[in-house]
Amino acid sequence: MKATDLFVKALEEEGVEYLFGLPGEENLDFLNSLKDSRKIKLVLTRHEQAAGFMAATYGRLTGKVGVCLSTLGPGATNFVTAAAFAQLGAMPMLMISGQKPIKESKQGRFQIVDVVDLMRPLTKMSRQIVNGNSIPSLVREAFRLGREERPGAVYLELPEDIAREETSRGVFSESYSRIPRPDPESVANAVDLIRKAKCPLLLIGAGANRKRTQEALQDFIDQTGIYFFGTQMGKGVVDERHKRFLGTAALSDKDYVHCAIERSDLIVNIGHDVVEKPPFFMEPGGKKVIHVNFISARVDNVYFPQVEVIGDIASSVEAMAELVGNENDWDSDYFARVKEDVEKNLTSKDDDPRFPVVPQRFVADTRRALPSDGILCLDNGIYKVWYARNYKAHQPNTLLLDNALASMGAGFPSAMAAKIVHPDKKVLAVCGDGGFMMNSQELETAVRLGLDLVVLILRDDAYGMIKWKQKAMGFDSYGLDYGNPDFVKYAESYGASGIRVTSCDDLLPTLKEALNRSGVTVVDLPVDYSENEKTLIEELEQKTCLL
Ligand SMILES: Cc1ncc(C[n+]2csc(CCOP(=O)(O)OP(=O)(O)O)c2C)c(N)n1
Ligand SMILES: [Mg+2]
Repeated sequence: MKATDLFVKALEEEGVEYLFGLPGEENLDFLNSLKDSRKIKLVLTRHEQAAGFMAATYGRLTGKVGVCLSTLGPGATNFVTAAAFAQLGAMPMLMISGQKPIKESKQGRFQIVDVVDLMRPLTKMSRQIVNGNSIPSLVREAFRLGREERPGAVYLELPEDIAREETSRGVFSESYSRIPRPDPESVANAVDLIRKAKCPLLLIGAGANRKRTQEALQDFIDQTGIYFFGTQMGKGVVDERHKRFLGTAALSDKDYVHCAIERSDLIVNIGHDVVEKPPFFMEPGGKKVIHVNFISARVDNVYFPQVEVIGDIASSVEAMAELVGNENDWDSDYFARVKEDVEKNLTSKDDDPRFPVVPQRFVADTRRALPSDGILCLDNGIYKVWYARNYKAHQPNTLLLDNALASMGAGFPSAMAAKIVHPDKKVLAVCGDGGFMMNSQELETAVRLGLDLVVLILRDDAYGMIKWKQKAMGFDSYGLDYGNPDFVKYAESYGASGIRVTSCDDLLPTLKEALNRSGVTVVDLPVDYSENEKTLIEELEQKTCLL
């Protein structure tokens, strides 16, 4: 069998459904083999970075390895940001790229970059395939590593001459394996700490959104009455409308939820790891932390848990629940009052009528417009902080944001991937005008694929997040303003629909209508970012915690 036929067969054996990519001439053998696949659909994109973001998001949402394809050199280097996105964000993704022939070539060094070396620090595995017969084992190994906790990016390079080799091997199948249950002694240690604590809190982080943990956590919370909060990437694991939910730690300190964190003497940390912006800072001699995760804690200056429960998260939580029981002497009175305070403060401007629209209002209106299972995909900008704080996710993985690499440009491609994975759900991308323009060319891809989705562009004609930081640091305003295309006409030129919101009261009906339309709809929303300074800096600086 030809090497590329075997490669495609190996991908089919792994259950690959989509291959996101942008081929070059070095992939033509591969492409020809792919043409005959009845199981794998090629999703052709307009930039490799977008293909990578889509593959990673497919991995994030399915737990399976998302696959993307590029040519050598410039195509492969365009994967770099997506590799970092998947690797930091723990999203299983395989990148495949071509390369010039390795045995004999008449091309000199034309387009040749050492991509295998380039990808090494950004992946769990980076290999050149030097023999067609090694394709089955390398593909199996790439999938095993890509998926295994902690998931991430893997890379395979297929040179042109190897692609054309005749092979004599068959593919390998995945073997049955389960993440082990936790060691009973570590569970007992954790429970001992939980029982002795006066004011424990539960923290839900990104790892809990990767596997089914919802039921176990919900039961643990209901049984014990423990109050909980989340990290940005842990949003929605347990319905944030829950009466014990204290909020999301979108900032590392000083927010309302940090009053509760300061008061607690123990944090039971489910699935958080140090790639996320810290939800709070640990201090020597301060509160204790129990790290419950698939893998042990990576320690740094602000994170050094005293007790660890390693293994399948749901099993760990169930095992702890069994021993903790439902009787405890915790003092939860303070948390109940903080909860009231958080709710009051975070919802006070939900109906603010100003136009251009303030963040509290557009966050509230997007929540009102989307059903509980609707998926909101964020790009990176200042609004991410507002969504993390103010948007209540009702279900796991319904607010997709990147709090690991925190790259601009991923919001729209990840929404496209979300729609491909969940065609029956409503999908809304929320992007800044800066981040949207980093991958706006994918409007063509979305229109060509016939995806029904909405992109809300928050237009402040600036890199707003950096402007906010610039001001907070006392610098003069400089170097961060720009102009924009007419987003309505821009959308229309791709065959998408474009709508400009011209009054505050128009926003919610516009969103609702757009979400019910078929095709791609771009909504241009002028925003007023004065609240960034007023609320996120001045108000939080002045806030005093309840006594
Ligand atoms: C690829 C990339 N480049 C630069 C940054 C640094 N950065 C973070 S947010 C931001 C501004 C985002 O602007 P925009 O998308 O318009 O969102 P806004 O904050 O204005 O709502 C920048 C430049 C980044 N995170 N990623
Ligand atoms: Mg902006």
